[in-house]
Amino acid sequence: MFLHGKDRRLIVVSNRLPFSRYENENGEVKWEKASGGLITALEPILYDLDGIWLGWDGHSAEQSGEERSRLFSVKEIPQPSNVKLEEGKDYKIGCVPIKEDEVESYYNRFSNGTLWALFHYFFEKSHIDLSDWKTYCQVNERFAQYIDDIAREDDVIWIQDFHLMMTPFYLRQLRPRQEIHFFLHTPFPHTDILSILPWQDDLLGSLLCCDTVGFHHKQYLKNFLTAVDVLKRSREVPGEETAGDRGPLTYANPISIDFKLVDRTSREPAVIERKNEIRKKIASPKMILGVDRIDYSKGIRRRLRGIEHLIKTHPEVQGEFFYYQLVIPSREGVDAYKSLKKEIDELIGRINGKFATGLWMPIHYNYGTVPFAELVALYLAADIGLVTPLRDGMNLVCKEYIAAHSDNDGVLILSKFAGAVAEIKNCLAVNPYNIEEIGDAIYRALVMDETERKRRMKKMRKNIGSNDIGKWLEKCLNYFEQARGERKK
Ligand code: GDG
Repeated sequence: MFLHGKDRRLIVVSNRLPFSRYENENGEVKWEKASGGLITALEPILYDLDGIWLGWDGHSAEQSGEERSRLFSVKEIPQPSNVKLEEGKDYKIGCVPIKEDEVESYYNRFSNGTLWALFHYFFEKSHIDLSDWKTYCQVNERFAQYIDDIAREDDVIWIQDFHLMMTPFYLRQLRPRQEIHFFLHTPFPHTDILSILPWQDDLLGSLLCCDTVGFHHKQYLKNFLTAVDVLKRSREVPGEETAGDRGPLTYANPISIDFKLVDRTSREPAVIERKNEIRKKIASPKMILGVDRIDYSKGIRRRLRGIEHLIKTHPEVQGEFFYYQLVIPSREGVDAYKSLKKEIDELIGRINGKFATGLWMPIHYNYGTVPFAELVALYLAADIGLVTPLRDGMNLVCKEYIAAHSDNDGVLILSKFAGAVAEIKNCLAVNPYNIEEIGDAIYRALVMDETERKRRMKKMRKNIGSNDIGKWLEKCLNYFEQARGERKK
């Protein structure tokens, strides 16, 4: 993979870096590997292109006292014991400081409270607050200043996601000729929803300052173009004077995973042994798996009630399956997330209390993270992957589930509101709001015969295997190239 230019560097900019910095009780600085969809997708690219990743390290600016614009190699970071760096590969990171009160306002309240909720269609959870919007702009401007500090004229700046939607606007003012690209990892909502946000024009105007703007799904792209159209017809576009008359090149390109890495890991003897161990520990013939960041958009509660419905309508399945739910802690500073953990705990307790018999319990639950190899062993061990977000930009868990099934077996149940469903035709697609439908789909998956399971899994593997993260990057870089060409005309 290359960037069409000898000295051109790729600078990825996202709110969070793939490592979090914290201080232990002895005041020593420690690093922890972070996880999440954006990191899974972008880290292999950074390694491949020896790029630069600019973002926040999760530490408040008051504590970190980081030297402005210092870039350091990931090799310099003392790695946690469960992280193996790829031999001979490296990339650099730079930390943008965020103060404690800004974390509250810009990150917890505006990004994760207002924008995340709105973009996932939970508009009633989306609170509108002018002072949070101002902090969002202030932090976005700081990101632009940090980029300005380190970027060379020829560098390709690639800004990621909803936390930094105003950064293109500020950066364009500092760098009228710089190549600026943006990719959104969430859905882009319909204009009816977007127009709830008083500052939608500013966000749209900022994205119009980019050379390219990318989305996971053609529906999100369509929603964006409609919103721009409405905006252009109604008023002057903020930021247009700096963007010039060339609008961005817009595209839909579904993000993916490092298929080969997951597939290869699933064939490692230690992983297969671990998978056998997991299966042995489970007294039930079938294992169902859910893996989600804790988030109301992931549909965990309705999914659990789908399992309850399954047991109620098919009591014969008791003892025949085992549901394992891995929940990854996330956004612990946001109120809506704190109460969710309690609700999930209580719901699991209630369902287990109602249906557990002897040594059998329908739901097992782990709140925490596991190393990558363990995650692959869990995917491989699971007869059914249950992925039912109420709304999801893409969803990488379902793609990883497919990639880990190098045994060509397994059934994927997938929400029709996940971006990924457009590419995965051989899953069992469900309406994640419909508890009965979830229960019925699980039953169908439990009784599906081996021939059908394998036929479906082979097709899904072929599709995801040939559209992996490398393909996604190649397409994005081609769009960058195309935009570059059009700019020169
Ligand atoms: C956002 C969008 C979009 C999870 N637990 C562990 C772990 N993970 C990894 C998974 C997977 C990732 O986290 C989760 O990715 P998703 O795509 O499912 O979800 P979000 O974090 O919400 O991601 C989403 C994505 O960005 C990319 O554009 O698909 O729609 O919401 O890769 O494997 N990894 C490890 N241990 C864990 O315990 N190692």
